[in-house]
Amino acid sequence: FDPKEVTVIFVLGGPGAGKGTQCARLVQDYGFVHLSAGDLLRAEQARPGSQFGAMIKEYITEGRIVPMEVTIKLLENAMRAAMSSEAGQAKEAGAAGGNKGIPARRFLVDGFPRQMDQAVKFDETVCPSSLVLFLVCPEPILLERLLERGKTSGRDDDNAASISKRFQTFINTSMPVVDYYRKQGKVVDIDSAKSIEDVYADIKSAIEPVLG
Ligand code: UP5
Ligand code: MG
Repeated sequence: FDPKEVTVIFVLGGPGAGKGTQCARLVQDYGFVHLSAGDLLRAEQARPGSQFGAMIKEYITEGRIVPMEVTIKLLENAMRAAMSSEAGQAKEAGAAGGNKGIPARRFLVDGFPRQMDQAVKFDETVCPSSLVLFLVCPEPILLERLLERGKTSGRDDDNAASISKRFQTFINTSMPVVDYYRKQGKVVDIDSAKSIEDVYADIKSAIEPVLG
């Protein structure tokens, strides 16, 4: 994808930090296409006939990172589908007619990349991001949110054992990715222990300069 045609914003943060919640709001207000790597993996897991289903389920329950080939392919397919969708074409036409220079496509990539190999590969082969929103929240609050959600979510990993493994993976494997982008000057830290409204206000201030 040509960075002139697409804007990619990574939304990172620990398990339960509010990535999905905030992305849903950004979709409403800014017309982003929201791609949650976790949601794409869960959909692939549930797809009848998927050769990766059992593998994905095991990785997610163990809080480990699914091999990047699978996740990057799912993201790329979803980006391509969005680019060729009817809504996409309408928007592109809109951008061409008057808003010259404004990228036709805005993607929020939620919960990816979370391992260094994924970050390097995505930047090289798909598209470098314009901005990285990093939602920061203390672990006890995350734990409380996830256990609460686990009562109804049906997610294989919303239980105490999996949550603790997800936290470990986040610290050991995903934090280096945030540090890597921080060195590139792309990271904006967002305090996501605040209320959903307040977090969203901070996110809006962070993204508006990037959207121009
Ligand atoms: N909530 C949200 N914001 C709140 C706020 N400000 N105040 C109070 N409550 C708030 O929110 C979680 C819960 O908290 C909700 O109930 C919400 O109402 C409340 P949510 O928006 O869902 O948080 P989010 O950060 O999206 O949490 P999620 O559990 O989705 O994060 P994870 O990063 O753990 O999950 P993800 O789906 O991204 O990944 C799952 C697994 O997939 C990974 O562990 C891994 O095994 C695998 N994976 C890969 O292998 N590779 C990838 O690239 C990505 C995922
Ligand atoms: Mg999520």
